[in-house]
Amino acid sequence: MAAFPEVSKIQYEGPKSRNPLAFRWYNPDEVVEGKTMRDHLRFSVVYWHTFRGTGSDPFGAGTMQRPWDDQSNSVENAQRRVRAAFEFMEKLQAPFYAFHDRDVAPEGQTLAESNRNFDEVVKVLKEEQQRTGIKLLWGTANLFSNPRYMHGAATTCNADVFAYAAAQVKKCLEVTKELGGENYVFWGGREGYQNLFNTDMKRELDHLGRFFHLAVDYAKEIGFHGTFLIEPKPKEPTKHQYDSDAAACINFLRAYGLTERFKLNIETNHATLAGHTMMHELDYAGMQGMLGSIDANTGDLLLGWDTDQFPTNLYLTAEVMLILLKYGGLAPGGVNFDAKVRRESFEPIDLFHAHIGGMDAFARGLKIAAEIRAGGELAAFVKQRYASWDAGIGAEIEAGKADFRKLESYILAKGEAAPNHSGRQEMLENLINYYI
Ligand code: XLS
Ligand code: NI
Ligand code: NI
Repeated sequence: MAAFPEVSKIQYEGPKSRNPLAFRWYNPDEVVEGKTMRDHLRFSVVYWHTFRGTGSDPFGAGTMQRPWDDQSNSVENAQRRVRAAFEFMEKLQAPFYAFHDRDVAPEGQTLAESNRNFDEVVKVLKEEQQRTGIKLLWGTANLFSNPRYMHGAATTCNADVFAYAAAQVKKCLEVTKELGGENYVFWGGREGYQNLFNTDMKRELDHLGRFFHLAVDYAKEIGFHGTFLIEPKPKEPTKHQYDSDAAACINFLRAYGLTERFKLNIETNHATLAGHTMMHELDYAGMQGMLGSIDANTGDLLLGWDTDQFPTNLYLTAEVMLILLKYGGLAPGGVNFDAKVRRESFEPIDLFHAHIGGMDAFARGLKIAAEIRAGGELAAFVKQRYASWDAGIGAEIEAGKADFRKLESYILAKGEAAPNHSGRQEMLENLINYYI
């Protein structure tokens, strides 16, 4: 029985279409800057929000209608859900998906039982991947929902819990490899603290470094070659998450000798919670060669938490795409919609509206960014702004040929620095609006 009988494959109909179940901008085969939109964007659907989200919030119970889901914790229900998920992704033309171990299969009474449940569901995931050609962008282990992880997983004060988390990641790596996953994600979950009076921060971070090295070693042992990704987030659930932003993560990876194997998975709503823009986080990771993948969503201006809304703001998607084009794209990463429909959008069809909107916003952002780059004004302005570094004293400084003495005598002879030029921020903001 079809889960979405009223929907057929979503087609590109062009910007003039008024059909809400069609793409107006996402045209998978359209070529932009020498690559198809499909290959630029590598869209991915998340299993947790889209197929496990109930719509519950701290004030009330779930609202979602999911007729294919009997709400039970059985393996059969989990397998039926997989079929519904793949029907959805196939109709949406999404080439990738992502999951946590515990989203796809029910947790059992013991780890052994959980692993058996996982294997039973993985059989169906594999079958559906083969049937549809949809691929796994990344797998990850849920190391935060079960109460045992109350103090964290790799950074817990309880060594047994560290061991449990390691065992869970071991299994999830094996499954991710078996399903051909192109990446493996670590989002910090409860790796952080609520209070420094009860926390040995140094010891916890050393354990986190150890945990990642164990994962690297095991991946090597089993031949899993996907990229490891850390997903920065500054707070929630803990008040201070160790992986707070791109800079903190990169510093951690350097300090623990992990930069070769790891990159970052940058999420919009996490960037803004950290007090940064998504563009800032992407550019920072990109310039360090650490841009791996993105979790595409958006927060709400008036709500201060990780609301994980679908991105529809063209300014945002154009900024994101400008940076992705600058660094040559995301592959083997992708644009993963770590986003959920609102509690009030409880019908199955709302899942289509949400994803279509996000995909169109990114496709349009891609086209806008490509036009900005083709227009060349922005790049020319930035080049000109730094022209003093291309010759003369600037070039000498950059080449390491000027020390303090030399710079002093240069300025003593000159008397005063050359005059500054306007940054033209407002003019450039107007320029961007011209393209949007
Ligand atoms: C939570 C994170 C989470 C990761 C996967 O805020 O975004 O969903 O993407 O564990
Ligand atoms: Ni998030
Ligand atoms: Ni995320």
